Amino acid sequence: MKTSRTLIFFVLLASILGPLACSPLSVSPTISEPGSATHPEQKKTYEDLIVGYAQLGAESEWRVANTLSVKETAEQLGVELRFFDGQQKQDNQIEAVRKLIVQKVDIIGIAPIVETGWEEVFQEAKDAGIPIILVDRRANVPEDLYVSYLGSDFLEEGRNAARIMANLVDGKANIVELAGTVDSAPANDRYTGFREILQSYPEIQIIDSQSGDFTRARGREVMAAFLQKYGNSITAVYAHNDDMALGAIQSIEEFGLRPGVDIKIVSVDAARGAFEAMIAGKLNATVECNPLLGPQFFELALKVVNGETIPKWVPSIETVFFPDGASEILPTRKY
Ligand code: GYE
Repeated sequence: MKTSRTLIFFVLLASILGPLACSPLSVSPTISEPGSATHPEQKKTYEDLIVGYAQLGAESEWRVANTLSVKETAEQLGVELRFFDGQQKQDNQIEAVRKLIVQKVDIIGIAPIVETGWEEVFQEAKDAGIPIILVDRRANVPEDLYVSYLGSDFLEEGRNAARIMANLVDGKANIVELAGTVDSAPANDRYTGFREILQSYPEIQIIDSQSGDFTRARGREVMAAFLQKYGNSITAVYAHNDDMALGAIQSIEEFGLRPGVDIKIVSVDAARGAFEAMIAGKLNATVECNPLLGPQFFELALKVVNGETIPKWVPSIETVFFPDGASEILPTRKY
């Protein structure tokens, strides 16, 4: 009699507390199920998370929006964020990861400035039991050194830019290319994807390609040098991001030509500056690359910390934009 009452009491207690223990917002200790020998682990919530983030810098409109998205989302979710700005240097990012390992954060997000040179420090994080999510840019490391890559299909962006370009120039052009940061994943793939499509257009030549490091200032300088060298024979520009295209627009105007008319321009990102340039008739198209990765990043981070399996690549959904309709779209753009 006594035994069955005690049993009923525990069954009732478990049925009241059980759902609470399973709820993702619960902080109460998990009650083990009657008869079960194992103690299921307490799930973490956003408020429990300490997340490190090794950003690469602040080189473009895209990057500024990306940083804001990460910081704002952390704030909204109540995640404790330890944010480092690498100021365009891989060494700074490596140092940031090492600091985050010492701080024993739950998980690290990193936007690797270049693809190579990460194996050692990622291994250190792995040895310390801290998972790494690559955000925005990939790193060239064995797959077991990171849990997931959250970011765009840069190859497809390059292909899309080429398809648009081929159309714009009617299959005939002398293109100069303003490439992104040397050895970065987006620069490598936007370069390759673009060429892949142009193979079918024998009258489109890429007459030169130089890095403008994804910045407006370098884009302007490199374009000025191209114009000095090739003058009027340049008929189109392919810029790996909008900032460099905006820099190039300035140089083209200074050279006395009309950007968007005498020289067609296609770039990548779809930042607000690109919409303004399209409205002014100075840019012919921009291929979207979405920087607002904060919400998806923290969602993935929480899943990983709670032991859930996530896909090895979570691609962002993107489109392309043209001057047509740009003024209606501009007010809706978040970056
Ligand atoms: O396109 C560019 C930025 O990694 C996708 O980096 C990102 C690129 C973006 O500087 O504007």
